[in-house]
Amino acid sequence: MATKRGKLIVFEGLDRSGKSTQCARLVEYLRQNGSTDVKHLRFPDRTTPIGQMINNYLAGSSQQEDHVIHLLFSANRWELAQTIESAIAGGTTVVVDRYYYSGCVYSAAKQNPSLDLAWCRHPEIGLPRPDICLFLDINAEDAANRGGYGNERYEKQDMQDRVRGLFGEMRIHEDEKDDIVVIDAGKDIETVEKCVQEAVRVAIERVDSGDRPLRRVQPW
Ligand code: Z5A
Ligand code: MG
Repeated sequence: MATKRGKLIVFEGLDRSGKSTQCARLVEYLRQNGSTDVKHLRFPDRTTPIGQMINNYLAGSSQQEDHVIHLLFSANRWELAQTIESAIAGGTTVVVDRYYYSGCVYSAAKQNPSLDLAWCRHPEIGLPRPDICLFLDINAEDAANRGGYGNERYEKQDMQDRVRGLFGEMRIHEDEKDDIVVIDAGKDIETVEKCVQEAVRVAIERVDSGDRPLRRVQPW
């Protein structure tokens, strides 16, 4: 019997929504209970030369023009696109902490008139498309109560409020909504984890039963 392809599973949400916590738990769970290898990625990947430029920008130690930093975030995903595709073709499931949805909404939240959501999404077209995006939903105030936002460039309340609104716009868009499962991230860690596991089980079954190939991000 041919090996089943791996799945592309993405976590998204506001800062402090619990993405990294749930990503790590899902990776562990799939390694112990799944029948495939699991690769764990996060964006931005701060280890590459482009990722280091992004890191310096987020830390405030360098400046970048808005479009330039947007394209660097996107390039940082393209750097790994082939790695993701090869892993999935070889039967490895890839779990990703933030992906192109973050890329679109954080840049659009800057309110630069020539950087709207549609413009921001354009460089992402053609990237491997998630089989499921788990959107960890929490309001900005409750998220901030989890130890504060930190000191990086976008970690400000008004920016986070706009990001939440834009995530909402993306989630209901005709070409995105089928991939996205909204999880109530205000619950305790174990309850959220159970919801994540169930949503992932359904998504895996849907891909396997239809023998669905890995898709690419399409234009709106
Ligand atoms: N960005 C961008 O502009 N463009 C792009 O293309 C991409 C990103 C990919 C860095 O992201 C910034 O880059 C980010 C978006 C922008 N800017 N901002 N602002 P990052 O992913 O590196 O950010 P981070 O440092 O990992 O923080 P985070 O992702 O915001 O946090 P999180 O991963 O969602 O949360 P967590 O670390 O899992 O949990 C936070 C705390 O809450 C921790 O103490 C947990 O123990 C606790 N926690 C978690 N779950 C719960 C529950 N259920 N109950 C109670 N407490 C909880
Ligand atoms: Mg995180």
